[in-house]
Amino acid sequence: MQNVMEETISGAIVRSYFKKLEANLAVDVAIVGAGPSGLVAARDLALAGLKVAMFESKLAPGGGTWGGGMLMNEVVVQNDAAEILHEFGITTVPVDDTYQTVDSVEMASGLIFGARKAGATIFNAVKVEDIVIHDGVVCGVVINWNPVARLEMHVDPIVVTTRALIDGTGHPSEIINKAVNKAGVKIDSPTGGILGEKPMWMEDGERTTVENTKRLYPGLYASGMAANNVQGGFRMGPIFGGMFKSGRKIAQIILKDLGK
Ligand code: 48H
Repeated sequence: MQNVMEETISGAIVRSYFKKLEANLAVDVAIVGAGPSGLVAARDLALAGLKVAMFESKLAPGGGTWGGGMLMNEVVVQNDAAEILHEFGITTVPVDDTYQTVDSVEMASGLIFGARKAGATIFNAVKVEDIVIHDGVVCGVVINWNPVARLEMHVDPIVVTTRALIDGTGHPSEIINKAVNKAGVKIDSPTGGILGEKPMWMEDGERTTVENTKRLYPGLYASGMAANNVQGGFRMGPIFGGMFKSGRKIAQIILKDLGK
């Protein structure tokens, strides 16, 4: 028997995947976590012509966007942030003069599709387990299959090198944690370390999420909840404007830093 369908399908997947992986072993920007802030940043950076790879430990990218508020699949955005969603083709519905609601499933799927269509490559089920630092500059991510990590298999990872690394891991700030607690670097925060997230205060949390979005160390950036957690900001619940604006802000900072 020659060229049976089973061989064609398996061969196509293997060749296509490894071509994609090989093309992304050295990138301009690596984004850890495909949540809302990372997805907005990914789209902006890819549209600007940079090679962008996102690593998402879960099977489904989208981060905390799918579940709305308490599993009611609607979220709220401010008018100016709704404009960012409209760029992705996502529909919003006015509540009053200030806020709009969004179907969270449309929002999650639209953000993922938009980032991908702009040219960012998303590697799902891949966990970033460490970072690379050479001579005081963060320059890579250490990756492994998330199921390997979950099953605690002793399997060595591989490395993707990058000119800029965004921690978009949300509440735990996993990548900044590695930088501070494993590499022992001092980041650009009041203490040089991670201050930790404060309780709920929607208005303040939305504002500081954007304010706290910045470069924290050479080569290392944070967006969204990760940025806010690092600087001790308040959480804000199911309102997402700050996340989108944070993603856009970090993309602009990186484009400037990379001379684009
Ligand atoms: C690969 C990883 C790793 C890893 C984590 O939490 P996210 O949705 O991220 P943000 O900051 O863009 O958005 C935050 C928002 O969803 C939120 O939580 C809000 C508004 N909360 C308010 C409140 O009061 O609670 O997504 C982060 C993503 C997730 O998909 C993780 O699976 C992924 O990062 N991730 N991926 N390697 N080491 N760690």
